[in-house]
Amino acid sequence: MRNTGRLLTDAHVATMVAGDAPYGLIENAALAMQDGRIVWVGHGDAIPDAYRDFEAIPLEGRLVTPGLIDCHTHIIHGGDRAVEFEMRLNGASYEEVARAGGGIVSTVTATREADEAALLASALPRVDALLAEGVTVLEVKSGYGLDTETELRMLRAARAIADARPLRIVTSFLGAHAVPADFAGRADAYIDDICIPALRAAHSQRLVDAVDGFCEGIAFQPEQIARVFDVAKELSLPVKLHAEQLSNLGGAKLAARYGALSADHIEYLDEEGVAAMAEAGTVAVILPGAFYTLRETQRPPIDALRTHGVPMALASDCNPGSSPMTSLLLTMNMACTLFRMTPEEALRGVTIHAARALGLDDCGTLAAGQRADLAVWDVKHPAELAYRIGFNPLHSRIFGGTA
Ligand code: DI6
Ligand code: FE
Repeated sequence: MRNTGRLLTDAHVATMVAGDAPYGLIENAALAMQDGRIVWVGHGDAIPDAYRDFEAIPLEGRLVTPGLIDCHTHIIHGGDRAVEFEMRLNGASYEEVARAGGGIVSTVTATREADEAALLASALPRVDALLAEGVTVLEVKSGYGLDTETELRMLRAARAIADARPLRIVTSFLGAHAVPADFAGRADAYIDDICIPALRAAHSQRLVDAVDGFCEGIAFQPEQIARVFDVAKELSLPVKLHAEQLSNLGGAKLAARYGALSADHIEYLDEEGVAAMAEAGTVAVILPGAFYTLRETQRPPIDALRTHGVPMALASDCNPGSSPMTSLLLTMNMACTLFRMTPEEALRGVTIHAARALGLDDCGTLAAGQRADLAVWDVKHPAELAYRIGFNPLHSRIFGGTA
């Protein structure tokens, strides 16, 4: 009987598997896949007999990478904040906008007004922009509902993306994102009366893959985040945290204490926090889109993260306020130009390290046994992916072995 597998030939494959070659690059490579998984990858001269009768797909020297992974987005939300963008350009700071009832809270109003179908429909064009650049895994957070009903609706809309498009969705419950107007000055009551019960409800409906929070002066204090994380622990859910974005409250250290998957933003992270993350195996998720949009000047401590061996992931942070961005290629370019990350670090950031930031070990690299989630690019060298600005060289996207 003829085998049903497929064999990519005449390709250069950036496996992203650590080894001698930068990018784990295999030149003149082939890659065999079957039943949604990679079964073999290696030099084109060494294809094992078992895969020789697979359906051959010659790639004419193109580059193959793992499908890209956007490990931090708020892509489900109502409305937009173009007017706030304009306010900031007229002189208001992000914190001033937030304290004036704008910012996250204004998106909460728009999100509460949207039903599940509307939330999904408005997100899909943004999702499609990411898919067009080879994204195969997308993390999506709640956090613009701030009441049980809307938080759950956001998570249902997030899950529904995976029915509407060929990609994998990973959800994070972000009830501790902002204090809603009706709880102004009563953040503790919000955590106890809304956030934690909503987390329990969402978890019981299997809507939650991880628990996130925003640890910041304009959001929640470390003790309040810790109460949410204690519940996550009780429910056996992994945690992650928006930490040290606008100031240093010791959020990354707190996250590390809970064995967090990641600490995200981290512009104001100090060396002690870096060491705590290294010790805990917590990934640093770098979000240059928010840095750029907010015209931040404090850069994340890239050198210290390197020295301590903390894996660095990159993500779009796609959200209507601080990062209205739907491009991982541009994210990579910004990480290189603004933070002096190398193109190889940038590609690791949206593949192997992004997978780790989501607690996934079956994607983000190209090796036998991994999911056959791939991106095929019309480029000669992987550095081209981070190099160009506003140019998309994607040739094709393969999800679960299917184009
Ligand atoms: N940090 C951010 O950059 C986003 N959320 C967060 O905790 C901003 C979200 C927004 O402004 O709507
Ligand atoms: Fe965020």
